[in-house]
Amino acid sequence: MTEPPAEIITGAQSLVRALERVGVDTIFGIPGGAILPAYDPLFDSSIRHVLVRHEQGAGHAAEGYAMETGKVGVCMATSGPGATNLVTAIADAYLDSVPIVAITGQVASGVIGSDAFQEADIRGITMPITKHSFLVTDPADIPSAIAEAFHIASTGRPGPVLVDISKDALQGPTSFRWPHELALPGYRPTSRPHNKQIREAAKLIAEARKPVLYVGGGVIKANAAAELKVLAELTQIPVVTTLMARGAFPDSHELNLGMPGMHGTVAAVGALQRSDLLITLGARFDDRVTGNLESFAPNAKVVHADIDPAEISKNRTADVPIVGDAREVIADLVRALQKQAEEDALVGEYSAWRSFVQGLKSRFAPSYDKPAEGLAPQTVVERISALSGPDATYVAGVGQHQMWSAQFIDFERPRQWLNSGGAGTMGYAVPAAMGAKAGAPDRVVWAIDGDGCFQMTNQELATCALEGIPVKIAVINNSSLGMVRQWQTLFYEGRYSNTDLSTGPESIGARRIPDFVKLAEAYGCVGLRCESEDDLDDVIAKALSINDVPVVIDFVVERDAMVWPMVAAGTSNDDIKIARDLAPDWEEDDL
Ligand SMILES: Cc1ncc(C[n+]2csc(CCOP(=O)(O)OP(=O)(O)O)c2C)c(N)n1
Repeated sequence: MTEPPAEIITGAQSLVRALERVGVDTIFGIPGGAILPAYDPLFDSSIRHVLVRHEQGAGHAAEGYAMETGKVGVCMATSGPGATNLVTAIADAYLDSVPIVAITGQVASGVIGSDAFQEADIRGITMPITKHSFLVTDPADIPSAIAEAFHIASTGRPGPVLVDISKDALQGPTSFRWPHELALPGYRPTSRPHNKQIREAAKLIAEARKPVLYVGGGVIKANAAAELKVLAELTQIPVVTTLMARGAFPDSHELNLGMPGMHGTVAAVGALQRSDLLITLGARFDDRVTGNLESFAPNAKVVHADIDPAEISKNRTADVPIVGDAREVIADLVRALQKQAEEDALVGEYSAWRSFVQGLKSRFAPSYDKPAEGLAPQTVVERISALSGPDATYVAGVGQHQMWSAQFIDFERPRQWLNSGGAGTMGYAVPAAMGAKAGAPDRVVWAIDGDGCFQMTNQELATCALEGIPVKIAVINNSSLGMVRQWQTLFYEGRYSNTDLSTGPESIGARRIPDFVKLAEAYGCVGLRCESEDDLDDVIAKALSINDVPVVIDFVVERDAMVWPMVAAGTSNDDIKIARDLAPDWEEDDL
């Protein structure tokens, strides 16, 4: 018997078939010359294509989709400027380890390198900010490139993968052949931790007197929140959750000390500084967490577990390095600790330490002063959280509103919080919220954005309105680039060079350009405004009651509010301030 002749299809048809095969249900993108052949078969596919207004929006939407659903997010763009518009989002996904696949059209293979119309070497441009990339010039290679791209993006340490496909490869004839196995000989991420390292870690944990579970975003990526809870409750060790890990451990849990770092809680920062053992899980000793590295947690030994061996001992030398998937590491640690307790009667005793850090937690609970007049931005964030609950997803932009969101939203579940932590990308919130809502249509999705950030990507409101993606946008409008203004207040003698945005009302001398309510309406959204705490709850309730179109609320807030606590950049965590020129009183005698 001879095999029936293979069906001859185009490379573009093969691409769409491959994407269906890996289970893609949503793509965010914009067509153009080089990628156009792919858009023709996409028209007939079951895959939903969301036509964005800017490729950066497609990239962040893919990130939001990925963070919300745990699946790989997909964005698509044409060659040249289409592809380069994706760069910021790809860099963002790289720094925050978000699994996305970016598919770009490339000029025809025969003219690559000739400065052809809309040619950009996007593979070269993104090489340092992708986990891997492909340039496909033969249609026969499309299915395997897609299969490998999705595998690489989603396994090991997740990250962005680029698949750049030349126009002739999309147009040329081929037959669809799905690879039986992936040809990735050099790529074998270690997910099973080494037993000996786990035993070493368990021993250090039992011997420690002041341990801290230093939890990073890797715990969320590894879906390890349930295991973490078991470990924390078994050992009764206090937990800190980094900006990327908010929600990995419930805020309501008494062992949770909150967020460490530049704008972290006194309890979390103080606990790390005084600790004798950091049990580091999927975190990377980012400079925003450590402050001045030399003086970070000076007396602590370090257990460092990460799926990426390159992270271990990168910034801080690990006494016990563990390479592995956070979920497996934590589960193994639990077993090793139980065994150690049963067989050797070795159990850690941390009650004095716990009462010290609990004391810090109650004495320095996150708080703020309300202004004599006007709306406090922190109150807005608190009330949105209180009225929407932990089932909602919260997506932030970058700046003061991001930090207030990280501090004042009640985080109870993993994937409740999406933000741009590593890159700090203004413009992330609206498109990432769009991606999250497209991935989980039944969830309430809030973007909490700054008036500066919002102006970078708010054109995606058109996409949300037309595509039926009813996100809720809270613009925390302080009429300025608030976080930069805060630094100018603190470090540049109040010289506010180029931070006034004039989005506020006339009463503060601003010109309300643009008027966010009118802007929302122009985009087919509902626009609301709130200027006083008296109607704050009503406005939020109104936004929560509208579920068929996107809602934008212009929260006109007081502009001089600052984010506290703060560890000034480059200084030691020991110099944390709870307000201007005010250091906490540690009462170390308690320890
Ligand atoms: C793309 C980009 N450009 C510049 C910055 C530097 N930056 C960080 S925060 C910030 C101000 C953000 O202002 P806004 O969105 O109004 O938020 P606020 O701090 O007022 O809450 C700026 C300009 C950045 N992080 N990202």
